[in-house]
Formats: sequence, structure tokens, C-alpha cells
Amino acid sequence: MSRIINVGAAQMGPIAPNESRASAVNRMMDLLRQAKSRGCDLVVFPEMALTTFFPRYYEEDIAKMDPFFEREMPGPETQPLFDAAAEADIAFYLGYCELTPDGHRFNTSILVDRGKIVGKYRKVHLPGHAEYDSRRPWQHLEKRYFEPGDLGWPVWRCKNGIMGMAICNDRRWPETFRVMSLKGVELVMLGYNTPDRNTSATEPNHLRMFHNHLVMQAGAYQNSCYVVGTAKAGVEDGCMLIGGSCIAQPSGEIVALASTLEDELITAPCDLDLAKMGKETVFNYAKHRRIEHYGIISSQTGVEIPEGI
Ligand code: ING
Repeated sequence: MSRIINVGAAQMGPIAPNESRASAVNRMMDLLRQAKSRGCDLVVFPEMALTTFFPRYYEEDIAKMDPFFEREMPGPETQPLFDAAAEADIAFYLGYCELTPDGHRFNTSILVDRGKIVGKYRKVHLPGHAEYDSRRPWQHLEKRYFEPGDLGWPVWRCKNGIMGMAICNDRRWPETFRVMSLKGVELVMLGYNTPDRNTSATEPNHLRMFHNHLVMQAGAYQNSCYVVGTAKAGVEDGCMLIGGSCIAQPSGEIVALASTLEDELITAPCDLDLAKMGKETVFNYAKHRRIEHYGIISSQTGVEIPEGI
């Protein structure tokens, strides 16, 4: 029996700093309605889909940023999204900022199916910096406001497939996809908020989109899985975030691509059995990997030039 699931990447345009959660949720509900009309089984919303990308701002007291965090999920403002998705029998990925009861702050995503949270992930790779940097036109203070994720990269069975989650910067690190594909992942979903300007070094602007797709296509191909990447895009408080939401299939080819910087649903039928060919041949890990040579990848953090070369 074929395992084709209709997948949607529900790209969102900008969320203003003072935009209410209700407004963001209503926009997502509209995208869900579009997804239902297009027969979607699964929808991927962006990273930090309920608020503006607030790590562009500096606050001495990080508790001042608590209004951008969710203390409960679902809460009164997000319950309508859970209900609408359950009604439509659509599973969804939601990126949001999590403040735990014991005071830990994470950049988090959840996988929700039939009204229940079936999986949770907390962003491992936090880019940017922890202290104010006067050289930058905008800050990128994820290291200030969040702790590194403490859940690793789990996978879950959902919609008859093995699903995994990542968030934004995670997609730039091959380890992200490899850990999940060593657990058999068939579809990785991730949201992102990616400024279109590199504020830490001069870099030709076109490379932002090139690198965005390069890493997701490579992740899909080298791990023989689907990768669904969904942007929060457009100009948030003067800061341009790239779009380029896409669905990449296990061959590495992009099969659906957003064309705007607005709320935009892109969809594709994803045959999960397409992942099998790669997993059974070119990326048959059991047959081809040589782990006796890989130890340094997890035992060493930074670069150490070998002695004597
Ligand atoms: N945003 C960016 C991302 O990884 C970034 C930050 C951009 C880091 C480009 C390095 C290069 O897409 C988030 N939110 O991680």
C-alpha cells in the first residue's frame, strides 16, 4: 500500500513586534483551511511562528522577553489551531518559544496530530551571540535568550511514516540529519527565520538563498529523506527575512518552492517509499559506513590542527 502523504509548507510573512498571538494564529488557521482544500495530511509552520523574531533586540534583563514565550502549549490562544487541525485531520509542526515551569527557555517545535502533541524538539544549534554587538545593524541573540536543546533529535511515527524535526540553523549542520537518518527518518520538517543579511561578516546577498537550499537538498539526498523547510519571511520591523520555503525529495531535488515573502502554502505529494531506494543502496549505512574512522566527529568540538603537519 503506497505511503503517499500530501505535505504542505505553510510559509508566513512577517509578524510585527506588537502583533497579537491571535493574529498569528488566525493567519495559520487560514493556511490550514487552504491546506485542507488541497488535501494535505501534514503542514509545517515556521520557526517562532507566534511572534516576531525578537532575538534581533537586546534586553539586559532577559525576563523582559518573556511575553514572547509560551508557558503552556496549547494555551488559550493556540487551542483553536489544535482544534482546527484535529477537525481537518491534519498533523502540523509548530515552532514557538518555550518557557518551562522551572524557568528554562528553549526555541522549540512540536509535532501535533489529532489534537495531541506527539513529539517535541528543542533547537540544538543556536547561532549568533549572547552579548550586545554594536557592529551589527540587528542583533542575533539566540545564545542569550535560549538554552541549547536537551532532547537530541528524536523521531516519531506519524501519518504512516517516520518523522523528525529540526529548527533553522540546525539545517546547516550535517549531524542534524544524520542522527535522525540513523534512526530511519523518512521526512524531516523544519521552520526557519533567516535574515537576508549576514550581520557578522560581509557576504554576497545571493548566498543566503543558495545556502538555504543547498543544506536542505544535501540533507535530503545524503540521508535519503524528505526535507520540508518553512520560512517566516518578509520585513519584520525593518529586518528582511528570506523566503524560499521548499519541499525537497530524497533525490535532493526541490519539488515545491514558495515564490512570495507572504503567507503562502506550497504543497507536494510525498511518497515516503521514495526514501527506500537511497536507504537500501547508495546510503545503505550498514553496508557502507566505516564508523571506525568517524570518532572525531563526536569526540572533538572545534578544530585541532594535527601536530607536525
Ligand atoms: N537564523 C539563521 C539561520 O541559521 C544564520 C542564522 C543565518 C546563521 C545564516 C548563519 C548563517 O538560518 C536562525 N534563526 O537560526
